[in-house]
Amino acid sequence: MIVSIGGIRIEVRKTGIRTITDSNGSLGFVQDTSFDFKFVRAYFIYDVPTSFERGHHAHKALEQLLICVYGAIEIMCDDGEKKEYTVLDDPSRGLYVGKGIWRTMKWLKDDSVLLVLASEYYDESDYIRDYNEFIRHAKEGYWKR
Ligand code: T46
Repeated sequence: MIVSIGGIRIEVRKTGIRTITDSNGSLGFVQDTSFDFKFVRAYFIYDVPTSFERGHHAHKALEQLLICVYGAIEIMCDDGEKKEYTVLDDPSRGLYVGKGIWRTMKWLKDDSVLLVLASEYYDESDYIRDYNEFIRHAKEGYWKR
């Protein structure tokens, strides 16, 4: 989806991961020219119990690409007005999540692994972890600036 809060585009969209497949299997890759943003950090989340939800926050500035490299994970994106659910279950498809999106990640299968490429280094001050604060920021046009 490409959503709009107060006139600016806030994007959540599925994107293809370059993948080379032959009789020996598949190899997916990303590089810094693959997307509109440059990533400086990668992290991966695993050993999450099935049905457990992580996330529950938004970012002030961070842009990220989420790839479920194994298993199945449901991503919920909320722009403050509507929610959209995407199941990531194919390593050749990623989900770009821009700034200003409240997200949760729900593990649908045991052993699922989420790989994330991030546009900034880790900075706790970029997180909005309180939903009411997120809604207030969205309504006040924080991401319009
Ligand atoms: C996001 C979703 C998709 C670090 O020290 N460095 C890091 O690079 C990250 C990502 C986290 N941390 C620390 C911060 C917390 O003490 O690791 C702990 C767990 O982080 P958090 O509870 O934020 O994890 P998730 O799975 O809820 O969210 C993570 C990312 O933090 C977040 O940016 O968009 O994955």
